[in-house]
Amino acid sequence: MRITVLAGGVGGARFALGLREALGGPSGVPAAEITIVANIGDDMWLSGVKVCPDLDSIMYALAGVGDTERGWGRAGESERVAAELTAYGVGWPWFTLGDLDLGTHLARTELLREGATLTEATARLAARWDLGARLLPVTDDEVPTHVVTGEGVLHFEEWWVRTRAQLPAHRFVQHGLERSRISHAAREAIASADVVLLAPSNPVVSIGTIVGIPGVRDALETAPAPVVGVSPIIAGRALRGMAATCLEVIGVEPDAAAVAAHYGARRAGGLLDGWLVAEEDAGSLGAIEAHGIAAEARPLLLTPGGPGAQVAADALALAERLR
Ligand code: FO1
Repeated sequence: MRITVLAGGVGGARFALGLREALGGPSGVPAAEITIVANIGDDMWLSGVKVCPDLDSIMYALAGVGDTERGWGRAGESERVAAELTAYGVGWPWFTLGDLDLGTHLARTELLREGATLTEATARLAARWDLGARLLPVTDDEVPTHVVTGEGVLHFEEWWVRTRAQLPAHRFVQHGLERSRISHAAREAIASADVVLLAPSNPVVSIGTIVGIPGVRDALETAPAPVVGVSPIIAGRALRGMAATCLEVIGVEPDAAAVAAHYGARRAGGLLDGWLVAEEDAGSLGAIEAHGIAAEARPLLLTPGGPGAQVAADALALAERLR
């Protein structure tokens, strides 16, 4: 069975781990091939290297070398080079590139400068470990997410990390969107999937930016597989990061049913056939079904080492019901 997951960084990484565990994990041969199509809106060139936060969070998590508390960067990291960059007044002192992490960015930058696409470079980096899944950027084009604020336009990471998303945002812009296109590999991964899952990632700047890339909605619309999403909102609270803040910017309630309605039912030109909500939101199942989206309520908390495999298994079970 082929499973394709659309995912952002921290939430996506934890979900991918859970999915791999639910399917047999790195020890046994997974009963399925997993392909993760990741967001690249957080990507940037910084201090001369190409940084891909969501691809790296997912790669490090599946490789077992990530900092599981922070959800990004490497375990056992040091910051000697970052201290030098700060001393030189280069880069972003509030955005720490750890020494091991810089190894990834330097390797990626070299591959890109040799002419590799981001898809090829990502495969080269991932080949170092047995991830138990294929990791793809949604596009090989650069489409950074910019945040329009009263103090000007910031790269998403500056808004997110330097201002902690506290600077009021008027809107998000996918810079360079019109010149971008879904990658061939990502389109194939959606078209050939038996199941497509939307990870419980940020609906605006992770899932939203993935489906905003030209060609992604078409691929989802024509995919023979059922498309099942997992709510990133539990009882009106965003699980991680600032999903609620981002939803507010686009005028969507931070609520499991509101996000489902925002994604829309595939039969009505939207994204979803099914939507998995937390037990705390079981009261909204009727409203979600009324949108033409099959819905089920299950335990959803994805804490580090939490019941991620069960959440993934429940999402797969809902997809099976819909196949
Ligand atoms: N997040 C922070 O809060 N502070 C940082 O200094 C920081 C550095 C960093 C470096 C590389 C990387 O891949 C991610 C990093 N992040 C940092 C996390 C990043 O903001 C998130 O991974 C996502 O981009 C948000 O979803």
